[in-house]
Amino acid sequence: MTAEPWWKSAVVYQIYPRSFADSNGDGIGDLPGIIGRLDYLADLGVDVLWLSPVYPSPQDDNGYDISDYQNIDPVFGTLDDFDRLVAEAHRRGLKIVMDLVVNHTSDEHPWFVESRSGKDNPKRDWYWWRPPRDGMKGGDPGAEPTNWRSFFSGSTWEYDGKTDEYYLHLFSRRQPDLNWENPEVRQAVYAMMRWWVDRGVDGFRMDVINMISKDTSLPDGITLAGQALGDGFPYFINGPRIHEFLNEMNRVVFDSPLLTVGEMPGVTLEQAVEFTAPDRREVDMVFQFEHVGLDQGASKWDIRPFRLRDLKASFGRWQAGLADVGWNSLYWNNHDQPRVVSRFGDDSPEHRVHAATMLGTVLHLHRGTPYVYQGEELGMTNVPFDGIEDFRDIESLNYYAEATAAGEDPAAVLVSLRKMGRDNARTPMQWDDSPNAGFTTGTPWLAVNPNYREVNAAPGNPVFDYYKRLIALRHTEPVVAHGDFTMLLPDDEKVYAFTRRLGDVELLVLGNFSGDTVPTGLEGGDLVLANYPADDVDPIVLRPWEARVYRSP
Ligand code: ISL
Ligand code: CA
Repeated sequence: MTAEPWWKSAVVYQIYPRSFADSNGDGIGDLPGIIGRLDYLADLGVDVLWLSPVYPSPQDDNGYDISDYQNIDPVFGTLDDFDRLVAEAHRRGLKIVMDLVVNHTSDEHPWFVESRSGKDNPKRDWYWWRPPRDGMKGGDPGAEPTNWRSFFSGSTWEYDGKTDEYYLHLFSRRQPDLNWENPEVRQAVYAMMRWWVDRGVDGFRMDVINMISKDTSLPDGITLAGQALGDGFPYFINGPRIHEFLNEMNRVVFDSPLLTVGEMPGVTLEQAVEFTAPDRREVDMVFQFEHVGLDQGASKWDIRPFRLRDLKASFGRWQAGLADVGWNSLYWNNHDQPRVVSRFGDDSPEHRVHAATMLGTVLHLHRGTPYVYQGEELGMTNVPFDGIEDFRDIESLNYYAEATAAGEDPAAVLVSLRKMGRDNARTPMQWDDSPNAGFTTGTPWLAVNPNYREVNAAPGNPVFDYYKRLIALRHTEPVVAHGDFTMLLPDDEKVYAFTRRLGDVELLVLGNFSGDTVPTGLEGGDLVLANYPADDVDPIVLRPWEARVYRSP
């Protein structure tokens, strides 16, 4: 048997640097702030830190719009700070994973500045430039080269009067898409990645990486009744050359055992098997989106009730599908998702701690590499945003403007934004109960969640103490990383139950997704982890939001 890759037994912690720790009082988190909290992260016991983008950026999408791939934004610090962060992290046994945003750049990146300067510019073809639709005048409604809707509202095409052409942007108009068909673009990206690897980074989280290959014939998408814009997904998700590009990147850039995880909206299980099969040399694992779409309808703002059976069916299918070939990533939260304890749990004072720890238990004990998003280990919750002026995220602001202009009730739009808006995850880290939760001595760029006096990282937070034990279990019990997975009770509407097995060792994992007391009929072995005191356990009944892990023999 060949040795298993290190990232199978690792836990990754995502840092959103803007909101993690501010060292200089400007209200924005920074690299020295992160360095100052490395002991906290080492104490939690995680193995890898993934940093959301810290590169120079106009910050139109909080750094996911990069204007220089080989530097650090002054708001976050300097390259010296970065080198110090890598060294200090490595000294504590923590690895560093960078966010790689190469589907698009900022419109202020020199590549794009050159590209837009004229049709004859050598970098013109580094982006997707197209003339207005046949017979139409550039800039007129409907003259866009395709009818695709952008992730951040409006068309995916921006008209540039200077050359009478449009450029493609799947996200904001300040995030033009790179043209991966052009080999010079690909080599430039690989060289940049190599530069970071040589600087000591341990891997990459690849932003919307399954969108880099597009159908070059750029067909229109299907439109729903009454809507002008259409769905371009079939033409830019998992496009014709996606596997070729990822394999090429892998062969050119990676010659040491790094961690690569591809963020892939719309990826199917069948595609994920191909992306993560080790012998294909593409990526180690993908972030899939099936489970975070279960409470959403046609769009993320169309909120549906969450049903536990759907979650089990989805996770169960991914566990089975990647059991032999490939590997799962496991996540509830990131900087784009609402807080899981508010979403699939219960954030009331009565149940929050049990719900947060139960959710962590169920997630981490699946087969795959778990990701903890900053504050998840504290039981941080969604935010009671008052009005639209409390939001900062471009996705939420654009959607609010578009929906209210189209006649939707502003109050109803706000209901969706409060539930699904990305700013729920982006409020500052709650370090203690001092003003601004100890995040900054200045004014935070986004207001702190008002519950910071109860929910924070001061010693004694029961969610934090539990996450430490949960993370430690992966490091002491090989079955957590390497065991196989069997779902139990797939139709139960309240209980999540499964086993993991490696050789003779079996874990039974039980989670109550409700505020009721529920019988499970299941027990077995020694209790190795539980989020209630173990003294008065009735083996076959779970209390509200209870989690238990049994080990046998
Ligand atoms: O936010 C979302 C969740 O519904 C998605 O539409 C999201 O935009 C998509 O998952 C891609 O996310 C990534 O790329 C975006 C950036 O805004 C996100 O923060 C990033 O995670 C563009 O770079
Ligand atoms: Ca700062």
